[in-house]
Amino acid sequence: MKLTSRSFSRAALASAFLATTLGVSLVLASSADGAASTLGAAAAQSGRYFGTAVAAGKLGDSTYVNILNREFNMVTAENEMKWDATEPNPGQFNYSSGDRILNHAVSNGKRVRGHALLWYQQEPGWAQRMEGAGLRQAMMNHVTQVATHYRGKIYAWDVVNEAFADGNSGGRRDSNLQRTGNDWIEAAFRAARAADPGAKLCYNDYNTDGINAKSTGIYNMVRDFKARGVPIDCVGIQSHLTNNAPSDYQANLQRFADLGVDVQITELDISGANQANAYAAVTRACLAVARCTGITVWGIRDTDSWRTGQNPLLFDGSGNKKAAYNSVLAALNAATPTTPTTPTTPTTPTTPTTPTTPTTPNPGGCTASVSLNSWNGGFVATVKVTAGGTPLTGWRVTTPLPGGAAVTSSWSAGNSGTTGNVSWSNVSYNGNVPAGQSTEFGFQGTGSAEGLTATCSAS
Ligand code: 9MR
Repeated sequence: MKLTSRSFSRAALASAFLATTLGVSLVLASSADGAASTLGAAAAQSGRYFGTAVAAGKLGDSTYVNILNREFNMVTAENEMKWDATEPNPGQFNYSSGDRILNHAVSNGKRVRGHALLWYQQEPGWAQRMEGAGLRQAMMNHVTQVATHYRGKIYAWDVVNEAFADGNSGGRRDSNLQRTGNDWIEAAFRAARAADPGAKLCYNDYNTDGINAKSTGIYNMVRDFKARGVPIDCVGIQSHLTNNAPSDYQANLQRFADLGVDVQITELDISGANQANAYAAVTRACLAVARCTGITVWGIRDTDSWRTGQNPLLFDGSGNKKAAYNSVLAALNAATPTTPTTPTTPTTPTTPTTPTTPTTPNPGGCTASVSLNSWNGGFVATVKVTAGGTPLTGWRVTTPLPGGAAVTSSWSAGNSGTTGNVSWSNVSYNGNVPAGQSTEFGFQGTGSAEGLTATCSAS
């Protein structure tokens, strides 16, 4: 994207001094209760995280890594989990750089925000040249494959990034993704939920920092998703800012939270002379919203920033703490222990709203039910296997696929066949199911699986 098309022209609109309009207490925590000395520890005092974008290519830079390891407890791959990086050729996946970042984070006790499953930018060339049903199939396959690869390891995924238009329309941005049909966003969220039920699923965008036409368009989408049971857990407010956050920044976070989703500040960087004050104001705004679960800055040192020459980050090029760092740390330490927070554990997946087939008779100690997420030309099926009155030590499920439908990938079960009467058996870790309990597996396919049923037997 171009800097000129982003929020950097917003300074004139955002001249109000934010700290006064936010109405947040400025009382600092007394040193008697032991103020935390790093961003991550200070954020953790109120159950929040403080993260940064990380570039795999910098993990050999000791100044960079020392700051990363010391200060941050959440990590976002700056580019390495994007579509062009993870699927450079159709169906050929490369997780080497993404895994490097994830492994560094996990082995240093940090969590990971996944960024981003679908974005109109940084599509691989082959996807850029696609349209229509073929592209939709490729998109859903990408979401399923990448979320499955990282299943159980990601705190929150930016499932869809930057799908709304700038300006006053409040509508979607044109892209080849959008041209596959307006339901592409909900299809992506459903596929991501099926592939990694433990990850929070977020919509992420920029120029959404205040209440404006674009953020309101997103607000309306989230409200609609919640009403229809489309699985969405969080909204990322990127917050690439100049001088100030808009005066209604906190109110905007709050209105999203009031829809029943978490909000996260996902790509914070602030240029300009008022930088230190603006960083503190953004931090206080998050702390004042119970469902604002954390803040991520988009890079560590000014020299790591995508905003070359604007010095919008918390550390200078030599790795020294800037005034902005001190103001963020003080704001985090000022959060009272009573600040309400939401649990950071993954939310229970919402019940799918797509048709669920009736539970089949229980021929051998288990039942199976199917939840289908279909689009024109493809589907994701999630199959729930439930033990009867006795524990299962293994199970087998058959799913008779309609003519023309074929399995293209699957997770958490082994299959025999890809068309017709496909049968599935448990893998090593999900064969034992206590009486009355359930486990899930899933598969993706081409064609239509409308009306799919599943029959379970103990094995
Ligand atoms: O910081 C990223 C930069 O290294 C890439 O060249 C750029 C490609 O468009 O993407 C940057 O990160 C973007 C993020 O993925 C989405 N929101 C805007 C960020 C800044 O452009």
